[in-house]
Amino acid sequence: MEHVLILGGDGYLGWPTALRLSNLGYNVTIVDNYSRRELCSSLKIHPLYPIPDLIERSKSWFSLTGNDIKVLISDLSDYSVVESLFCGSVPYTWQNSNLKFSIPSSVIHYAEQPSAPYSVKNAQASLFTLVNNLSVTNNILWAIKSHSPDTHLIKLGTMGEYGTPNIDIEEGWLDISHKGRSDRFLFPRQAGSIYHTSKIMDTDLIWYAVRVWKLKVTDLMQGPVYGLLTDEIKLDPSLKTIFNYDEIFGTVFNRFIVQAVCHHPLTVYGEGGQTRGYLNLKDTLQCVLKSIQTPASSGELRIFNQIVETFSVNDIAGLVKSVGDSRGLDVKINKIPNPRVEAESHYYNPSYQGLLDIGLEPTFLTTDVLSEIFDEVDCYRDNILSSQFIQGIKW
Ligand code: USQ
Repeated sequence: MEHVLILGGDGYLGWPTALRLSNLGYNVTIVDNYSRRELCSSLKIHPLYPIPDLIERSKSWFSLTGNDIKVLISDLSDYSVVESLFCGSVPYTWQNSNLKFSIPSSVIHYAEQPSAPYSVKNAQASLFTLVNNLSVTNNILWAIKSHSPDTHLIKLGTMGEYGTPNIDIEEGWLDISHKGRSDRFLFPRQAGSIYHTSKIMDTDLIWYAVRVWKLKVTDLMQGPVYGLLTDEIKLDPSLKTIFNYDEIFGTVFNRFIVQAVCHHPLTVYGEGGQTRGYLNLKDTLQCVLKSIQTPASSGELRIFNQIVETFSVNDIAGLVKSVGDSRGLDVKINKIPNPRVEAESHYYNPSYQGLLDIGLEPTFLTTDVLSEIFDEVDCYRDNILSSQFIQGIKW
């Protein structure tokens, strides 16, 4: 039974990842300090439905399947906490079984402040984002180097690190010829928020650890994710993952579907030509699993662009409108002044072949896929608070 650590396992992606890996027979440990929940409550943000805490959800999972997900509620910016995960002295907050400790073969690192809007809210939010994200990454790298250099680190990066350059975006690396000589470098990065900048700094730290300490790392450069159901979550309502539709933690597809369901005009920022790569929550799980199954080598920083198709904001609004209208919702689209500093009409041509090569089977955004999300969101339409859509953060 391979032991996998999921850092940030209470989040939108972390919890479904834990369920999938546990379902497949991995020995899963989740660590989280509930910082996303605490930020939501301090900012008066309400997810679409309430989410039981990790202990309740892990107990539910155990009673439904007999599989144990061990939980540690603790702060990974404390090095002694991270170290304990590799030394067998983990002070679990909850575990059902008494499996003998084993060194984790993979670490999935989601444990970061994930909101671009929050990171630019004010000096304190920006500092929290930088300090939290970089200290956790620093601690993980040192703990792996010191205690378990064979452990494969799978780090969630973001396509937003690249920005929107006027050239094709390669998968992490760029071959450069200069004055008759050639070399390979990290693809140029130019972030659009402090959050995305913290991810660039993470990458620099990780690249150092790979070059100098020969760690094994896969960096998944993910685009905005949409959806709320996976095979495991469908088993029982107690297994749901957090789903935000507010301006701070909600991503664009999820926001637009919630807006359509509650008859709020879709909030297209600016001209709506902003183009990004997107993927379904179900595909995030596949990408992480494929990365575990084919680890990077010692001294390799393997970078995948984790997207399956690209859309402009106008494309997304059009798709959501067409499915919403077919459900009788008469969806309106409203172009509002863009609170962000970003190109609204630009070249965008990223490569995303690496994950397909290791076996990803993409879930494309069909009408059926969108309808399934609409159906689920519709169950909670009475919970939707339209005051959450615009909260006034400006870049
Ligand atoms: N947008 C709108 N209207 C809205 C919300 C967003 O037009 O109501 C636009 C934004 O201006 C942006 C695009 O939609 O051009 C995507 O925005 P988003 O909020 O869905 O995603 P973003 O803030 O870029 O960040 C999200 C996740 C982050 C992840 C990133 C991938 O929060 O964790 O890393 O997506 S990427 O965008 O490729 O950097």
